[in-house]
Amino acid sequence: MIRRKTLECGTLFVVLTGDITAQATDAIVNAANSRLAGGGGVDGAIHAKGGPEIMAECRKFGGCPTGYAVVTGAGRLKAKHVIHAVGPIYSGLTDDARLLALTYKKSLECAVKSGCKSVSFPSISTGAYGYPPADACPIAMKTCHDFVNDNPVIEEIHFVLFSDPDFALYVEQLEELK
Ligand code: AR6
Repeated sequence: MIRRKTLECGTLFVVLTGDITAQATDAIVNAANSRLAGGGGVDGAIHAKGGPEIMAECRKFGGCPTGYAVVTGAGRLKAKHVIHAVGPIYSGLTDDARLLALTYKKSLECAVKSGCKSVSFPSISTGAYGYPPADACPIAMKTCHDFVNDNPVIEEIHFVLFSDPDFALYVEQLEELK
């Protein structure tokens, strides 16, 4: 399933179901942990399909704080870069939303610094990290919308969802964006 919408700022938002490792955007974003140690979910899929050189590069960073991101090459993946972003572990406290928004913003800052024009995001923090998808979705899309309004260099953002209910949430939110 796929929906596309060009926003007033000129950036194309694409909402789709699928596997983020198959995306051919300049960068794909990994839902990483603060040790950059690999794991399950998106992280496991990216390292398994991208190959060991991605982990070799991750080790050089020695970790990344929650809310921030680092960039590596993409090994055997179609993308040119992997942006390893560390979303918050859901706590139910108000700081969750700030940290989740920061994670998307820092990821897009990494994309701009790396010369990327297109980026694919998973639904960060909503798997193992327990963030309710319905709360995370508007934060994800609004933060990206605000960013591209200020940084038109990003031409295309893909939101790659792993379930039909997540896809429906993103489509609903997409309809509200101008
Ligand atoms: N493509 C797109 N989305 C996916 C894929 C995929 N290949 N695989 C899972 N998802 P998660 P988090 C969805 O757990 O919550 C790891 O162990 C998944 O269904 O990958 O940020 C890390 O090492 C969910 O909707 O990331 C960390 O320790 C969303 O992606 C921790 O999990 C995010 O789920 C990070 O947890």
